[in-house]
Amino acid sequence: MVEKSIDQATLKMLKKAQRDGIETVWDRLAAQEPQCGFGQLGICCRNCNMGPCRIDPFGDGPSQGVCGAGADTIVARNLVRAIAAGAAAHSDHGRGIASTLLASAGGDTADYPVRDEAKLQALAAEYGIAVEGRATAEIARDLANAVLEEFGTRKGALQFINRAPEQRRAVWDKLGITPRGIDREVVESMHRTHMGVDNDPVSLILQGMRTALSDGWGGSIVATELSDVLFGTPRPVKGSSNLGVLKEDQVNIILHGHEPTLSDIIVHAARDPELLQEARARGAAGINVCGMCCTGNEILMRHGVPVAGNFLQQELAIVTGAVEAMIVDIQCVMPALPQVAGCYHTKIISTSPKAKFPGAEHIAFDEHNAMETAKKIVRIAVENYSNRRAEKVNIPADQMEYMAGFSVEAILEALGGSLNPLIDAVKSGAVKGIVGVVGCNNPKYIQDNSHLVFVRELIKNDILVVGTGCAAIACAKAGLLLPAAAEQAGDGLRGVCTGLGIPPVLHMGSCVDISRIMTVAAAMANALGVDIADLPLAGAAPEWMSEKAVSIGTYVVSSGIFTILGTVPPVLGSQNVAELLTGGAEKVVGAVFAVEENPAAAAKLAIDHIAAKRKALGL
Ligand code: CUV
Ligand code: SF4
Repeated sequence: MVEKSIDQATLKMLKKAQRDGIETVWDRLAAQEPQCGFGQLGICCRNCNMGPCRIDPFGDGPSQGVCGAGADTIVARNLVRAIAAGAAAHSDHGRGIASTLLASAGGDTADYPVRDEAKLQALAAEYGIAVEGRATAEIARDLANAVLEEFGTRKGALQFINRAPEQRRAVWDKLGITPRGIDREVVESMHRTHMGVDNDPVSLILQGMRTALSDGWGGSIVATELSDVLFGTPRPVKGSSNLGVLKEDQVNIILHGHEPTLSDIIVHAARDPELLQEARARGAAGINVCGMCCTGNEILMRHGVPVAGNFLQQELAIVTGAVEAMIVDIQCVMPALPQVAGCYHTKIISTSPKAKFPGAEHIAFDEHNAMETAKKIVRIAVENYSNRRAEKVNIPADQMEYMAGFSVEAILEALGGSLNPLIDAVKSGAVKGIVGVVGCNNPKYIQDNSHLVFVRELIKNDILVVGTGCAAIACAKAGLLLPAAAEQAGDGLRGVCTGLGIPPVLHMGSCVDISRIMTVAAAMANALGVDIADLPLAGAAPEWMSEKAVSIGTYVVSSGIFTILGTVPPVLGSQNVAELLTGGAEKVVGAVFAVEENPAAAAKLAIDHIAAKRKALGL
């Protein structure tokens, strides 16, 4: 058996899955192998019905599709479509939060009061909305409307791009890639990649960048900032992680997906005395709500809710036999879950009208009767406790404490009110630079291995790591989110972390919260009077798999930050496109992608890049 994970809980549950006759993502990957070589290179096209077409990579077959599109066009078009899908996912999530804020302001839902008024006022000011002497609901309504308007705006550019330094905005303007409206960029990308529209790979990739920027400086910021308004801005909080957080004697509920609109209210519903009473009547000691993937990140950041694991553990959580209900909304939810659940007593409950799963129970969740629906869902889980079969239960003991909740506001607070202490540490070289480590797991690579090898190498070299998504959960499970992990850091970083009482890896939230990282990067650049591209920063997605990650990587590079991908993107079928992304882009946006599957070698790339940027800044 090829090594599948370095996470002991995962390995234990994989053995149990095998005993129980359960197929997991790793088995299905094996069944797909060898995977399609054309697909891997990005040179197949199904964009019209004269196809499907594929380009022969060895030059002895066709070099053009039926319409005449060559490898460059096909690879670029496929890439832009992936970016559009990823940007759409993040941004539609952002729209959902904005709609909830609007409903809250209109008094249509009592379940979502504004929890952070100061943030509401700050955002209103950013949008030029009057706050003086006005009621919270009025400000919230104006802000929600202004934000919703940005999805199809006609005013020319998104508001939040103004957070980026002037030099960066000038780069975007010059290239014509300043994002106009969020929906508009996604639609234009779909239009341009339709058969017979934009066939120039450079022009296509510039549109891909503009679309990605509408995610990073648009949809994702909206999701983050308005979630903070509605659910509270995260502050440092402690909790535990990995499958060991499931409790043998309690009703276990796992929240999986992305939108805090659902997960946050379920956390509250599960504290209802009546439901707790009912759980006890069925012999359970309590109701244990845990998170998974990014929705897990949302609630661990705000409530310290335990996180049961990252992407590749979603099936394995069910394999413990101890999960009464897995409640899902959108994104990164494997269609295989109902099948796995079928072998245990677990109920899969889908809640979003946008995401239905054959074999799951669907309980439509809408913000207008949120608490009522949440209680109904929790009750189903409680009742299902009676169906649990003790002989099928095996919860691995593995769990690890974490400290999370590092919003921009929390970082500023830890630093005593301004970024200056951090900037001084970077100037002095105590902290050499900052690297954002984000993204998923991918069964083609040993689970969590690339994340952890990469991160450990960076902190050893005095590079502060900020993380989100499943990468941050990998760090949580390995103990890297604890202040004590500073022991593993180099002298400089260790000194800074110990002085501030913070871990060397700061958990900044879910995937949309990469916008928090961009906000910090922009603020640092502004404080130094330079472009983001001048800073000693890098980004990495060591185990990425989703289209959202493609959009993220593209907006991070387009914002001027060197980005390392640990899994190979399907672009190698076009030498020109691959060269543009890994070389030519430097002259265009001041940053490039690198692809490096070996995490130690990837860390070296980041360390060298940061050293070069420091030198150029005269540090
Ligand atoms: Ni949104 S996108 S697997 S949950 S990080 Fe996790 Fe994060 Fe990738 Fe999905
Ligand atoms: Fe083939 Fe061109 Fe149609 Fe794509 S758009 S399927 S390359 S004919």
